[in-house]
Amino acid sequence: MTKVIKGGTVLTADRQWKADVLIEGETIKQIGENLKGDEVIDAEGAYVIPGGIDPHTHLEMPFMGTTAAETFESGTWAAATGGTTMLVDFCLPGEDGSIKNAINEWHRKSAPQICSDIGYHMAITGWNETIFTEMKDAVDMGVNSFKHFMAYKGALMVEDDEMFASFKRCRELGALPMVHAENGDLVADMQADMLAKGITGPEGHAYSRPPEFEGEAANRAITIADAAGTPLYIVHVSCEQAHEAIRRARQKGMRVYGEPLIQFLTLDESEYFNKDWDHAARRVMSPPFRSKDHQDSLWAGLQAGSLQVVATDHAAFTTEQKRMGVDDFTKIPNGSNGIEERLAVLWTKGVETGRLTPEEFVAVTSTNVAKILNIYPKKGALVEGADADIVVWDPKLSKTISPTTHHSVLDYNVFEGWEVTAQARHTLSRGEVIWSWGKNSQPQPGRGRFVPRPAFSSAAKALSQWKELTAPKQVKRDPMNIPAGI
Ligand code: DUC
Ligand code: ZN
Ligand code: ZN
Ligand code: ZN
Repeated sequence: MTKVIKGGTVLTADRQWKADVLIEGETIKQIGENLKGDEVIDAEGAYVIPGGIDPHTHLEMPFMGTTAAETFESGTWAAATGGTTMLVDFCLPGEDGSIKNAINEWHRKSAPQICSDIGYHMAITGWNETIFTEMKDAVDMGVNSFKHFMAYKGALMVEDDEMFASFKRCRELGALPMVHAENGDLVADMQADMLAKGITGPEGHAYSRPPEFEGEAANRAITIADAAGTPLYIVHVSCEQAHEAIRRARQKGMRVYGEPLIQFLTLDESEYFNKDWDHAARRVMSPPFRSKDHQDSLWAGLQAGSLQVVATDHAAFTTEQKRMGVDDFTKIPNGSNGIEERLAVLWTKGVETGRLTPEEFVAVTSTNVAKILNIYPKKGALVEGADADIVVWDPKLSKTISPTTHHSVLDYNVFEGWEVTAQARHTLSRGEVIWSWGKNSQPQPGRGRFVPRPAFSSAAKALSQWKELTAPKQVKRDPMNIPAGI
């Protein structure tokens, strides 16, 4: 059984050209002119792009005294309707602290529900012998990235020595360390300060998490990664200070990756000063939305390549859940939505405005993600043999975003009322059409698969090689190898 996507413009991270795409079973068989298949999928007037990969989601995550409302089923379905065919979700250890058990628990929850493919990152929320040992198990189970929270003091936050130990372990294992960069000690102090001053509303959230705290933590994480000799991935980059740290590190030759969110690119801090408490609280996430200047910095980073991917950090809490913090902003569950809107909003605000080329759009929504997370070219590429995760992207199909028509379980949408000018006409996951505009029929839950991501070998090696080649001879560049007595 073959399918052919006909009459479209194939658009990749490199180039665009008129061609048909032939699919056999779950994979791409051929890209060329006048191809024939058993079934024809119409792409006339549209682009044919690799399915979006969202590198950062929190589905059904237990967090801040509640559980994120978006399920693996609703989340993967909502994503598919927006042109995203793979999510990488954050796995959190449970009460026993075991990484292995946490991954199995995520499998237990996700496997019967997912409508498209999924991968995991693992959170490191402490440090001990068991975690050290189980990090290897995680990599063997196909989880090759570990996130460290530098904020959420008393809950998820890790200390610098713990991060250093974990980063060194990542280097040994060929895994990618990631950080949530905010100085958690200072945030906790500022939160108490705000509450003492009687500032209890969502504006207190923004005041207590200034961009300087994010920049400091980004610099600190980069220093630790440099000392450990690992690459580093900084999640949800929201501000110039963190972006600047990344630019500087990259200029030194470090492999530091930065991930702005679609929300940070398009929504700003004025949302927290909205008189409607629900409106403001629905947008409370960490880090918070910033000012327009910071948005400009993030767009510039995507253009210049100092920031590489666009994610959502989709952590969906209903209005009722948000109201847990009605008297105290520190109790508002942190998170906002975007899993379904990421591509359409980025196209409308990025490509339509001329900030990004269509090729850059594909790079930051799919191809770069696949490369950085080590699943390229199985995912993120339109080449023979790749998974047929493909979107027929219609640049002339507009809609107004609304919670009455979106596919998320949320009762609101942070992009509510926005007009987007492009949408997915068809979404294919491993060759199966799982979304067609105007049909709205959900694919079989459980048809999605977990995608194991193998350990890296090349990045860490290349980094230490750079040090040997360019470090001045008299300076001991490798802090891991300081001679005794110094
Ligand atoms: N930030 C959020 O806003 N939600 C989930 C976790 C995080 O770091
Ligand atoms: Zn501390
Ligand atoms: Zn985070
Ligand atoms: Zn997150």
